[in-house]
This record gives sequence, C-alpha cells and structure tokens, in this order.
Amino acid sequence: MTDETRIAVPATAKAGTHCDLAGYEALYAQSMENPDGFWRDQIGRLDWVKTPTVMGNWSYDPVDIKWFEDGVLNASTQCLDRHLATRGDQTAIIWEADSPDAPSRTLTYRELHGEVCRMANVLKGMGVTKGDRVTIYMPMIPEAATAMLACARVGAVHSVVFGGFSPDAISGRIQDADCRFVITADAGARGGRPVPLKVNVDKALESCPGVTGVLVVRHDGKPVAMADGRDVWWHEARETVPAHCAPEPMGAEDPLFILYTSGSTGKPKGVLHTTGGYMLWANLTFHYVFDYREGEIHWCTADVGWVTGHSYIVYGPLSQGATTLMFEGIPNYPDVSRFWQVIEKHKVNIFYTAPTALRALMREGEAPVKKHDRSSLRLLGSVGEPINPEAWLWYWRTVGDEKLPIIDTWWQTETGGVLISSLPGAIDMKPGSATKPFFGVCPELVDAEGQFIEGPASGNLVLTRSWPGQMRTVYGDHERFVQTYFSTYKGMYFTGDGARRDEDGYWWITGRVDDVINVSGHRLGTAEIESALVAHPDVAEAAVVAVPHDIKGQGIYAYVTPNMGVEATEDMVKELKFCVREHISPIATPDFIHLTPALPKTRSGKIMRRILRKIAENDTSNLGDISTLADPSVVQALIEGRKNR
Ligand code: 6R9
Repeated sequence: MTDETRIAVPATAKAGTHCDLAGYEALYAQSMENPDGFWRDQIGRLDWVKTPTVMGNWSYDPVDIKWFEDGVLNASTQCLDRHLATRGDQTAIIWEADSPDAPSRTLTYRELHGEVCRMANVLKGMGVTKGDRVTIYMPMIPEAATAMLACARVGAVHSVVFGGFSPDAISGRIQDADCRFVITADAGARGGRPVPLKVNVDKALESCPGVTGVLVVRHDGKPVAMADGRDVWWHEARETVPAHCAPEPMGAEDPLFILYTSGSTGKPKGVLHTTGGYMLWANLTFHYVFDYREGEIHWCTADVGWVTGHSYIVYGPLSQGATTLMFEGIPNYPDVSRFWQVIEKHKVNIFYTAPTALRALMREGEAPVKKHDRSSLRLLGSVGEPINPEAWLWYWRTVGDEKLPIIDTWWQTETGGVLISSLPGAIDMKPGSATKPFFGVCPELVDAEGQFIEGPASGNLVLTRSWPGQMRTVYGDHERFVQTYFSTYKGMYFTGDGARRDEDGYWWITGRVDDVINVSGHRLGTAEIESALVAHPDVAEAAVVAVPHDIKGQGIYAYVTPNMGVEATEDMVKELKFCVREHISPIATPDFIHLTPALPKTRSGKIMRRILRKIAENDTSNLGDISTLADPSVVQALIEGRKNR
C-alpha cells in the first residue's frame, strides 16, 4: 500500500459531524499551545461535585502525574444519575445472548441506575468500603457493567479479570491487588459452550484465603456450589435492598480501576486508572472519535475484561448517554454471519471490532455479509492491533460499501482511551494508518538512543506530554511503573510500539518492539508464557517468540529445552500446551512447540532471540552475526528441526 492511497472523508461522515478538518486543527492547536485553556473548556463534559481548578499537574522526570486534582466526582453518576431527567426511559444497554435463539434483553437508564444502586447496597452489606479492591470475573452480560458501576458508586476499585482466564491467573490477580471480594456468575456461554466461571473462582480462591465475600449472578441457571458465609446470590440479595444509594464523592485522583496487562518482563502489571482524568478521556474520545450522535446504537465487540470494553462498552458510551450493545457470543457462532445478523437485528449504527475478527470473516467471502441489511451502519472502527491494508479494504468495500468512514484507533490499556485515530468527519483515511493524534496527544519518534527523529521516518513511538486518561501507576509497585515506561527514554512515555510517520504527518503503527506478543489483539508477555512452560517438571528452559499468523496477526512459537535425559515426545508437547492453558489461558497456547536440546546463547549466557525469531519465521538466509554465540552449531540444529515441522 503506498502512502498516496488516500480516501477522502465520505459525504455520509461530513453530514452532522461534531468536528470537521478546520475544527480538528483548531482544537488540536489549542490543546498544544494552551492546554490549560483547552481542558478548562472540556471539564464541563462531566458532572462534578466540586469542579477542579487545577488542570494538568504532571512531570515525567521525576514521574508524577495528576489531572484535575482538586475536583470531586463519582464515575457512576456520570453514567447514570445525570441522564435520568432527560433520558431515563432510553435504552442504556442492549444485550444479545450467545445463542441467537435466546431472547435479547434491554435496560433503560432508569433500570440500570436502580440495578447499580441495589448492587452497591449489597456490596456495602458484604463489607465493601471506599478504596477496597473488588475482582469482577463475569460473562458478557449487563450485570458485568452493573458490577463495575456499583463498585464505582461505593468508591471501590474494580479489577476485571477476563472470563477466559484460568483459576491460576485469577488467583494471581486477586492476590496482587489484595482483593477481599469477588463478583462472578454461575457460568457463561461462548460459541455454544459453557464457561464454568464459578467453578474457576472456587479453584482460584483455594489460594486466596483473604477473600471474604463472593457475589454470584445467576445466568446459566445450572447448580453450582455456594460456600456458606462467603457466597451470596445476587438475585436473592437484590430483593433485600433499596434501589437508591448515594454515590461516594471521590477525589479526581482516587483510583477507579485496576486492569492487568502483560508487559515484556515479569508477571502482568496492575495498570491503575483514576476517576477524573479517565472519565473525561473516555467521554471526550467517545464523543469525537466515534462522532457519536444522539440516539445511536453503539456496538463494541470487545469483552469487558479488556480495556476496550471498559472505555467503549461501559464508561465512554454510558457517560455520553448512548445505547451500548453487549454481545455474549463470538463472530462465528452459530455461523460466520453472526456479526452482520446482530447489526441487522438491533440496527447498529457504530460497529467497533478487531482486525483479527475481520481477517477471519474475510476468508468466508462476501455472501455472509451481504445477505444482511447493514443500512443502519454509520461508522466502522478497528482496534487492538495493526490492521493490514487488505483487511482494511475488505472492511471498507464489503462491510461499508465504500461509504462509511473507518476509524483505526491506536491506544493501550495504559492510555485509558484512544490516542491516535482519524476523526470520521475530519481526517482523510489511508488504509492501515491510524492517521493523526487526538487532542492533547503529542507523539514523537526516537531512535535507539532516544534522539528525536524528524520528518517522514520510522522509529520508536514515544509520547512527550501527559493526557488525562494516562495510567497513574502500577498497583503496588510505583517503581515498576517508572522503570517500564519512563526509563528507556528519560522524560518520555515509551509505548513499546514502533511507528512510521509519513510525509503527510500520518502515523502508521508497526507493532510492538518489545517482548510483547499480540495474538488476536490480546497482549501476552513472552516471559509469562516462558514461566508457564518452565513450570513443567521436565523442562530446563524455554524461549518464546512471535511468528506472523494470517488470522491472529501473531502466533506463538515456543522453543523448549527438556531436562537432561528426558525424551522429546509428542506427549510432552501436549502436556506443555496444557500447562500454558492452566497457568494463563487458552489464548496463550503456543501454536508451535519446538523441543530442542539447546538454545542459541551468547558467551555471557543471553538467549539470542533475534535468531530464534528468524528461525521461527523460516527466514534463515540472513541470520546476521552469529559469531558471538557460545556454540554456533546450535543454530544449524534448530534450522533442521524447524524444517521437519
Ligand atoms: C486498546 C488495546 C495495546 C497494544 C498497542 C499496540 C496494539 C492497539 C492498535 C494497535 C496498531 C491499532 N494496538 N490498537 N496497533 N493499530 N489501531 O488494544 O489495548 O490490549 O493494552 O494493547 O495493541 O501494539 O501497544 P492493549
């Protein structure tokens, strides 16, 4: 794809837009030249108990980030109370079940407000107080949003754990955040298969003696074990409490949630977001990036277990008074037209999904898309990984009939909301480019030494200014926050991504430059997968690298060295895959496991990952300098082993 391939803002996107090109340029300039003035103009987007007088108060060296620090507000009020007078009877959440035969559900803003207040009261009754951490492990049902908002209402900090994670992964996260409470459901369903959530929680809690209360939502309806004195049924408890609960006034810098994400080293980090800055960022980006229009139905296909679900299923849309659709299922169940069927059924206006889903559906041809009425659609969005131009063009032509704007939104768990994206009514598109920075965002390219690179070029993507939605710390480990994001290049936030800026100043994100693998938009650290592999008693050592994958974007290639005397067998490969599923999740299962008696190492004992990547990609024509290896013959053996796969 050449940079000349430029697709003008479609006429459909210009009509009624909140922001045209001149508007974008003016607001962006204001956000750079007079940030205080810009943010003073924006803070009225939220209902404050006490309006802040201080805007940004931050430094990247030393690292100390605060926004709106003297403001007071409650996040649930933004999403509920302030809509009651004007849109109490409007649908807040539409729920579509895993099975197309199950009835869908809707909740109005008034109903959601009542549910959230009741759950907040139940949580209080269980002993939850301001500042407590609460783990939420839920299927994609409205009660997941209720749970998040109920925590916010009482000032508790939620930590949502994706429903696909294993008991080990849940317990690690509960322990790290020192949670005493869990909200879960009996079971979920995905693609026609039950997901045993309560069973997984019970297993996780065997190693979490600190948990004193578990609130269980009945969804599947099949019997589950309930521990006396610890487990509480939501449908029973909700009958015993009033549907009113005063929101806890929170300082803007009080924590709203923790969300674990993988990095290049160690175990997953608890990314901490605070109340005022995060809420304003979620609200503002939802307004401009999705160019949300009154009355529209917004569907983000992510799970609430990821940041995309936090910001663009729950906090962004609800704070704006939108109707948000929650889908329990998957794109190819019961067949590959499910997405388009749901769009037709609920007359979806905004559709926001991941490139991996588009690539998988693209393979199925046009027919499953074309047979459904998509005339309600106004905007298409993409998130989670770089979108290749082929998938972009398929989205544009087949789904959007060359009429709908596509927003390719680059951001991270750490950033709280979108940082680089086109604005649909303002910025011409280029297939595969995330285009331009959002207001207040200042991206730059640096070389390996941290020197700025000017003009059209490639390099490492850094951000030189803070924005309100930025994470504030790693829960319980501020030093790790500083080390991970601010030590590679002093005085800048390092994203971990590589990028290119073209001659028009458009940004093209090229993917991670650290040891993070992006499998179907899910972030996984190589170190995490390696530690799951070496947990097997017969394993001496493991090294994991990414390989290109047609659908998933990246696949996982694991090199594993068995202990001396252990035979490398297919059974061992199976056991190792099982080990990863048990320790982390099925999404982390390696696509290839390459058993090898040795790994290529430098004389100082460092594994040469560059070489392992090349061998995994079958690109061994130019391995570069291998003279520093302690034993160069290892490389030839690995190449032979790769050939035999
Ligand atoms: C929101 C989310 C963050 C990483 C990020 C980058 C990749 C996300 C992207 C994208 C290219 C896009 N990424 N969106 N790469 N274009 N539009 O996905 O958060 O799970 O923390 O992942 O995902 O590599 O650094 P998270």
